[in-house]
Amino acid sequence: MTQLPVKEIFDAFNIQKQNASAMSAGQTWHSNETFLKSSPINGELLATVEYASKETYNALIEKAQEAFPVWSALPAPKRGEIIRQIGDAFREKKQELGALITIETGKLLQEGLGEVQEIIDVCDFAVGLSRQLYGLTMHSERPDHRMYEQYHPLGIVGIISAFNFPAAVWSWNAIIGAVCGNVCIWKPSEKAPLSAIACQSVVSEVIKKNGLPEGIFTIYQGAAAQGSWMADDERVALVSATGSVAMGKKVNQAVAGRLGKVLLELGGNNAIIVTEKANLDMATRAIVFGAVGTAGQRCTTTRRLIVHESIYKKLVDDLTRIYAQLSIGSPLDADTLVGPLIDETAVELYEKRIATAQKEGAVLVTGGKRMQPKGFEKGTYVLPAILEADGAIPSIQEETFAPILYISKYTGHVENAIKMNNGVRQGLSSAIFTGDLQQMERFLSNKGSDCGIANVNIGTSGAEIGGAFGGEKETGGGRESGSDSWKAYMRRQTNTINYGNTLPLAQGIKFDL
Ligand code: UN1
Repeated sequence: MTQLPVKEIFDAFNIQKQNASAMSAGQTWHSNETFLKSSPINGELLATVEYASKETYNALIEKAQEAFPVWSALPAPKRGEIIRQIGDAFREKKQELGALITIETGKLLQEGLGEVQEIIDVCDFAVGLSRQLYGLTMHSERPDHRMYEQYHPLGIVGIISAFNFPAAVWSWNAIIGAVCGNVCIWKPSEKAPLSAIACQSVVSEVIKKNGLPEGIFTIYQGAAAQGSWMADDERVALVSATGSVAMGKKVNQAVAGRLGKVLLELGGNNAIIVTEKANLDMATRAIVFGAVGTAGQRCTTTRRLIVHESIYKKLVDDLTRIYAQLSIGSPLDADTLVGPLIDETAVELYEKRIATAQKEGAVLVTGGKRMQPKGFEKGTYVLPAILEADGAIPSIQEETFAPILYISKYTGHVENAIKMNNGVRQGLSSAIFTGDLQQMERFLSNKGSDCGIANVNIGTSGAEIGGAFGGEKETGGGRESGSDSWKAYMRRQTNTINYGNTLPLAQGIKFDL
């Protein structure tokens, strides 16, 4: 079996193979329960990780409560300066963290590095934001009055993240949340505990160096049960959760029960429409990246193709040819385009979903099987699948976190394709390939795509951090990362100031004493 270069990488972040865990600035905790984390690349055991106990969790929340008044009292641009240092610290550790993400999740090294770049970009963005947490000024209807709004931090932000972006999505929430003046507690996926420990070690060093309280950024490890502690905890003002629709519904209900705030980034079931006016070469490249990139494990992965009948056969043939040549193997190898799925369960779900779709009438065109690259036989690799499917089969409604691409045909006007695009319960990302202005504009209009992300002549995945990221319907409605997503991490206060000597009432109401 090929061994992974684990030692140097673990050393860079002080990760212990035995009882790896991390809470705040370099501390560890002990509980009796542990879980094993192995690499999807070759099945190698990476570390034993301790689940947090409820006592540990409570201790962290108390640390966060202590840290909040200190951190939120720092002027926002001063918080921005700390975030700038955090960005620099991630720049220094880019290679090691990128490699760790790859070893832990199986995503290509290019993508692991890209994920660290995304953290760095978010830090830069947040530094700018620290001087731009703007509220509006309004004209009062009353004489000698001034009205304005300002944004204040919420308190403790709880972050539940998924394995597929084990570091970048945390940074969307933690870095933007922190620049807004919040303190952040993070429960990473139990499928990616080590990237989280590494991120924690980077931020806590900066926090320590600046003499700030360790409770500003904390993490604790665990599975769904541990995540639900934050959802139930009224000390956590906002719970930002990324993951499955089922998880999001549970978190949403629990937080709603105490009238807390949620930010949800849940499943996607993203389609690309390819019209008869598309540049097929560009479309094909985007489809392949969207469908097999990150082995189909992005929430923005292209899962459905909706293709005009006039180009349908050519596109299916071209994709089949390209799929047959995909290099599948270790994500540490620079020539690889498709790495492994996260674990055995993911492979089983992949196989089951394809079998079910076939029973429903879909036709498997290529892939659909497990594969074992030489030297990596214990890894969790599959051959990416294409299925020709009628858009109405039940399987098409489901997000299976694996490289399964359903191709469906549409006839006639682009409206028919848009209807298919919108015909699923999720609403994250969508794209159209066309050179026709009317088709583009229709797709982007209020009668067009119902998704939070709608692209023209680029694919569904690979969003930049500057835009607001998130989607509608079962995707949960949250927006994270760029634009004015920061507002979700703050409470808005409207202030009216009377600098006159009378007390006029709004709406002209008379109330003479
Ligand atoms: C996710 O899969 O949870 O747009 C996030 C993209 C990435 C983020 C994906 N920048 O594909």
